[in-house]
Amino acid sequence: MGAGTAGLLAGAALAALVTGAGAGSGVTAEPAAAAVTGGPVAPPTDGGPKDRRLRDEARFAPVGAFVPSEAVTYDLDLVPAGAWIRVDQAVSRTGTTVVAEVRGLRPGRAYGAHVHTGVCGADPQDAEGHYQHKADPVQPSTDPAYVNPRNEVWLDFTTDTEGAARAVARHAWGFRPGEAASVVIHGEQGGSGARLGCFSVPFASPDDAPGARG
Ligand SMILES: [Cu+2]
Repeated sequence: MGAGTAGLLAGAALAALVTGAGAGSGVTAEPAAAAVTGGPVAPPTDGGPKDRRLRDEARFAPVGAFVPSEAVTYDLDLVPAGAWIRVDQAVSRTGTTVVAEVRGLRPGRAYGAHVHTGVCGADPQDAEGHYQHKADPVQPSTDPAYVNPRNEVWLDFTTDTEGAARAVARHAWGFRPGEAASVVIHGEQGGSGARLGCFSVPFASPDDAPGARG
């Protein structure tokens, strides 16, 4: 935790990032998740948390690297050491937007990615399961009623000819405090697949005290 690169962004920067074009990169940005129906949305409260934005970035390093990284690769072929990832998050009363950008992966390849509940570790399973807005009572969760891009944060992407990509997920809900801890990159798109890499991100919650970071 506490990566030196973590920090709050000026509002304009993230707004530009979220809405801006991908500099001609031809990158897919799917799925743009729709709002979950029936999910409670935190009501506006006087004196409540203001809109917040955070950014974390890192270069992937293998488990046990001399210089450890918040981003761990478990597959040096598909997520080479030195590949870069950046995750931006915008939290407001109306929802949460997560943007993931990568560089240095295999060109023209489809990868899966989700927000997971555990911090990355030496074992790919350390990142635990997917963050779910409505938690499946049966874990590990495989029920499509829960494992879907509306109830989870999916950041699947396909890299361009240079191995770069960008994905955006927008939801009308926010993370529960401390329960969203990483982005895991998978070998296949969709709800599962081999875990190729993991980036520990202390995602913010609308319920966090202003300025608090997990
Ligand atoms: Cu995953």
